[in-house]
Amino acid sequence: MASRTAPRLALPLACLMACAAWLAGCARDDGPIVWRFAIEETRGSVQDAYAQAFAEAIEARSGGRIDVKVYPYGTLGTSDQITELLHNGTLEFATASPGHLGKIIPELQVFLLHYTLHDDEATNSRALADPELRAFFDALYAEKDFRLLDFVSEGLMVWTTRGPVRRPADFAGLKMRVMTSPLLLAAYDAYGADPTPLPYAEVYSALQLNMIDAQVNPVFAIEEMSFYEVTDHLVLPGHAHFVTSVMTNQAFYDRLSEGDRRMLDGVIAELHDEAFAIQRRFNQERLERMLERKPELEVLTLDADERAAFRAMAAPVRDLFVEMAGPRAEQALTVLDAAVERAARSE
Ligand code: 6CS
Repeated sequence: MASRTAPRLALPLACLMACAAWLAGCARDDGPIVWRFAIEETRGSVQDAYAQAFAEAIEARSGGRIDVKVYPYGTLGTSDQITELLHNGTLEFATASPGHLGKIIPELQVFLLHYTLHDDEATNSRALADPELRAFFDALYAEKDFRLLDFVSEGLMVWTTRGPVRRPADFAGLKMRVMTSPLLLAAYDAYGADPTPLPYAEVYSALQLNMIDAQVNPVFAIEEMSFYEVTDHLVLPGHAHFVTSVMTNQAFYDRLSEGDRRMLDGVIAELHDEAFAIQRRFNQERLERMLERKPELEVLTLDADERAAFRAMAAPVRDLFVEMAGPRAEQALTVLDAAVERAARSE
């Protein structure tokens, strides 16, 4: 596959100006300084719990001098639109998942490769904080005027489907909704599926209207977005983990006083393990909740042989990633593999 040029950020001008004007109107001259934090998930999600913990810590440590306002998904637009608002300085903080941000920073799509992260979630969480991995991606974010603050793991990716899926052949012609980064098309093409990129907000109605047959997300998201209502099987293939990034506008970060920068960096470092604990709890609790509400939901955990069949078909996608994601893609893969290995050794 030929390498693709990363598309420009493209929020329609009228929408961008309306959001900027509205957000500017929310700031008060005489009140505390406002830091705006937009998340790609709704209230009650892992990202919401993270942003609320961030807000609490910053407000307490700044003695009320800084007020953090959290904007959940749905208030400011799609993931791409949130990224653009951060880019132009309308927002100070945002979450941005490789599944969408991979269109802007193609090397990030390394986190979307199947059977590449470690099976053990705690190992992955340590790998995401690996200093060499962080240094590599820090530079890529900086090239786009973003400052990467952290990578956060939100749990195992799970397929929700109408029919049972146990082997790659079950994917033949199946319309699988994926996030909008191009690597995800290659990942599901490899299984023979018909991958369909859509923004998060459109997934429920696309399932309901039979425009797609399946989607993939962590358990907590499947519960909170009610995707289980419009699908019948919950398939645990152990193929991928949902990773997001927390980022700020580089110019905003550079303007902070040294003290505020230290406070911010300290809060972010402390939240890494807390985020991991939050996602663990949310994913466990929400699975129980879904099964209470819909006991007929069938949970299929693929066994070692079934997983091996998917793993074999996913392997060539690593080469496709290297072709698609530009000259530093191979390095991204080496850096991630090494970080996972170091994390596994440091158990
Ligand atoms: O599937 C998506 O598009 C979204 N899924 C999650 C769990 N978080 C944000 C992302 O945009």
